[in-house]
Amino acid sequence: MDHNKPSRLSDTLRQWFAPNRRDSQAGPASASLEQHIAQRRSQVSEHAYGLLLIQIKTFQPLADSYGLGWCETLLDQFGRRLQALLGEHDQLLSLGDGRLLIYCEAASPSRSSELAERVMQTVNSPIDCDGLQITLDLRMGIALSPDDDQAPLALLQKAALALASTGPGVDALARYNNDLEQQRSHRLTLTQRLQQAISDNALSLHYQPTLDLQRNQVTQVESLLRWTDPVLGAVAPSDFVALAELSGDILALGDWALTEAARQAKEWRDTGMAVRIGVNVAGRDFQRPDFAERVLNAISTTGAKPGDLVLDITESATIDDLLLARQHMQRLRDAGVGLAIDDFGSGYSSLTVLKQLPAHALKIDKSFIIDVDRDSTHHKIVRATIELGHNLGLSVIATGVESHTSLQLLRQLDCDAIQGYHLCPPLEANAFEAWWSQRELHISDAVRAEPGIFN
Ligand code: G
Ligand code: MN
Repeated sequence: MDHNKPSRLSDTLRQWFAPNRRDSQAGPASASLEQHIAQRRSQVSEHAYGLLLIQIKTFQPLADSYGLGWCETLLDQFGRRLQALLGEHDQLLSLGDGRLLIYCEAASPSRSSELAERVMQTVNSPIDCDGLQITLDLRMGIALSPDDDQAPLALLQKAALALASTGPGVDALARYNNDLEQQRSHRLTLTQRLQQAISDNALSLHYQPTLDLQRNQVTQVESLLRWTDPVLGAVAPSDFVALAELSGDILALGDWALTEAARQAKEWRDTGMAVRIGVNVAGRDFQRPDFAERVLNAISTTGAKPGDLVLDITESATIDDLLLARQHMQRLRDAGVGLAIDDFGSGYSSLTVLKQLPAHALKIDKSFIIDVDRDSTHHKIVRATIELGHNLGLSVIATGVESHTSLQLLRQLDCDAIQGYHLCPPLEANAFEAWWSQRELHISDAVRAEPGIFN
């Protein structure tokens, strides 16, 4: 093939990377991007330029369905459309995996966003690809030099951060801003410190009691991961669990929490405290083939009983592999481990999934419960969910109960159990033991009418 006369645009695109490949840390594509931009810069006097990083959202599924060769043709057609929008000194590159980069010369914010808007509009009409009419969906991140960064590679990384921050619809196009870099670096720091905390064994479990409304008794507590970093202070699980899922640390975290909860349950049982402990299970942990086995191992190595533990499993943790989820749950249920569907209502709340899961309990997400005494829509949803749960043979637990009126309302709605600040916040093991020894007092405080009305 004559490399000076590429027959297709995609060949031109690839030529950016094909010659002069070298093993740089940043990879060949980045290396030649740098070379290319340096070359461009030597030809013009203007300082400003911009990078528009485009992602074809459906690229991977298209490649999976029609093949990579077909996608090359698609890219070729699409590239031609884009090329028609570019000025003399602009350049289009393919970075692979359906990502295209536009080098935009003399890019003021207005010129780059105008070009970006026009790029977005190119997909308003379908692209003919080997006789198929394909409508693409794009997202795009923009970074400008010298404002956002100067060096080409650094600028590309910022365009990528902008791209990652995009959402659906009108948010599919984003310009880089400094917050994105700060968030990126904060995520790195958090992950680093979390790994340190795991190896220092510096995490702990806090415990929040669940009140059985029929018997006015606490027989169960939920354990919640707590991490207080010496520098960052207390970090909320919602802030670190997602990062731990990403890094894979969630597997170590999950093992630790399970074993610690089982150990605590055994210790409490030995001292006459009859409470089962709920453990939150992360999706990535639950999807491991040996999950059920590891739970049963943690139980037997700590000397706990299967009935000492309840696993809180979110619906989203079951959805990827419903068959595996059912197998885990059936095995654990047969062994005597309690199973609850957690955060119900906040995810897909798929009835197809719910009807197939062999759980004992349904926990209604706290977002519906916190204001159930004030929000009539939440009231209706909660009433219907309690009825749904009961009809499916599940006991229903409301989480996030913050007031006596909510507790009373939930009792009227025939809810089986409640959990929330109104009864007790999550407490350290010691503090919970103290609470437990006074539990009758705490419970009667929580369930009685407002002070001053009857006494
Ligand atoms: O997603 P999940 O329901 O497991 O969330 C548990 C978190 O909710 C814990 O971090 C806990 O501190 C918090 N929490 C517990 N009870 C309440 C409550 O009554 N109100 C609110 N807003 N949060 C609560
Ligand atoms: Mn939970």
